[in-house]
Amino acid sequence: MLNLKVNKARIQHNILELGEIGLSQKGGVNRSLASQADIDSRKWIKEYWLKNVVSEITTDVGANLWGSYPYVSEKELAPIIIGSHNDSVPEGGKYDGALGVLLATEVSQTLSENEITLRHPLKVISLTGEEPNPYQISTLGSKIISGVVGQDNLKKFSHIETKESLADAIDRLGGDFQHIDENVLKPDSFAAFLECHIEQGRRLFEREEPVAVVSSITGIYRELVELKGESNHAGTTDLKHRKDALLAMSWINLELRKFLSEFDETDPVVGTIGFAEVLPNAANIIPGSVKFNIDIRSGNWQKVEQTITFLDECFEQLWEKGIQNQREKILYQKPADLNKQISAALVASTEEEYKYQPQQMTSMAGHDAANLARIGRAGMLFVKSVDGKSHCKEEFSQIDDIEVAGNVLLNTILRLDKELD
Ligand code: HGY
Ligand code: MN
Ligand code: MN
Repeated sequence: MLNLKVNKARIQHNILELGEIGLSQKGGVNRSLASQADIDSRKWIKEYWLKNVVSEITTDVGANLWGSYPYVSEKELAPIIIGSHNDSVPEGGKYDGALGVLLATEVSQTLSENEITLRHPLKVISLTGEEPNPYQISTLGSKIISGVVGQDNLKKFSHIETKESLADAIDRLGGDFQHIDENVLKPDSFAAFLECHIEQGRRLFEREEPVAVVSSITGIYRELVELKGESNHAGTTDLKHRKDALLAMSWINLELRKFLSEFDETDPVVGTIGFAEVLPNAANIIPGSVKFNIDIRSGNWQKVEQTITFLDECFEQLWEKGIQNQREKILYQKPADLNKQISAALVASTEEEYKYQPQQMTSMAGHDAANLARIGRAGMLFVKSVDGKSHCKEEFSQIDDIEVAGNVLLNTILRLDKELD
């Protein structure tokens, strides 16, 4: 392959500069869907792309940003798309999503400054709302363009605090909610979708390897629950007359952990209660209600189904003890296999660039690639996360590992540009 190399100093500079947008006093990044920081980061990306990388920028109906690489010889071919998401979790890190956008940018910039003409159109993309957010739907931009959700489904969503409709938020970001349904990507309308992303786990860190190829993406089940007990006096109510909703949620959490730890180690299953709202949330009142989420994941969907059945039984037992529940399923996303040809190209490029066979692994994090994989060839390259930390300000990847990923991504694009029609 052409002996082109990415510019690690420039990548490092861009990570730090983009990472300043939405940075809090506590040192975490806050770029939630449709927040001012989300808007500011989009502005930064568009300005950088126009100045250094692309000939044209478009915003699609889901407010995803698309940049077109200028040097292409066979315009009629389906494009190669590279990128990730620009939003973040609350108090998140500078790498989750952003690194994929910035490596796609860097690879395109390296090609562009060498005026490399590709056969396929090359598109860099920054996807909307990958993370869970107050509008309560994640991987939003990739769901919209891959047709996983349409107007009918999305018009039900609004911000849990401001009550702004998701439709208005999408339009405010430059999308076009009214025309979502007519702008779904057709199956195989792209030659390849490549997402570079931090692993967010410990496997590469423990093996001291810079990159890995993602073979599949975990299935995710998510539900919102409200447990209803009885608010009552914290002092005068004796134990046998209490219907303590927070105690009930705590019991569910402990029972869930016990149940999950009984599964065998292959195809791990994990479960999390990530947030809880205790009502009335007062020091001397027994909580009468608790609202919380449950997030269950595994590459083996059968294990997720078994866990859902187990949860049904737990809620049944609570009901018999006078704790009622209201449950709303908000995500039922089965595992997604990524494309073997794209994975093979990523492996071959890693071997060519760095003379070693990268691991192939299941991602226990959800990604936009899972949605794109439903309509075309999608592949992912993982970059080592130091200490496996992510979704926190300690999230960090070393620039040498990032440079490896950038060069592998560059090599893979050149390889696929030759291989694919
Ligand atoms: O939750 C996830 O797995 C991803 O980081 N959005
Ligand atoms: Mn994330
Ligand atoms: Mn991510």
